[in-house]
Amino acid sequence: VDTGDGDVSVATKTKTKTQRPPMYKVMLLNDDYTPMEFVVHVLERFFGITHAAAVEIMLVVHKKGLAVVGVFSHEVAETKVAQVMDFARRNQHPLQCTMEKEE
Ligand code: TYC
Repeated sequence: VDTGDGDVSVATKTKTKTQRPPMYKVMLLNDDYTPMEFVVHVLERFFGITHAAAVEIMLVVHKKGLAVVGVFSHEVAETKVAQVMDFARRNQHPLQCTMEKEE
């Protein structure tokens, strides 16, 4: 930094990395009893996923055992899990929905 007094210095600035809040993966788990159409309906209703995409995700869960449905803030992820678990229970399906912190 040249202030005109003949003394030239180097200005240094510490840059702290911006902290982002942790994000959470919301996952659906496969089971042998929940109807495929019910899972597709859940994906459309609670995750705003189109019918075609919902069918694809449901089939991934069915074949692989689980799939990530979306990634959300802790509060939103908790709400989604609670909504899905409540809706499944009220309809007497064993569908499981869980959340996991992103690495
Ligand atoms: N496996 C179930 C069946 O054959 C379908 C299913 C898909 C269940 C996804 C749960 O998260 C799930 N009826």
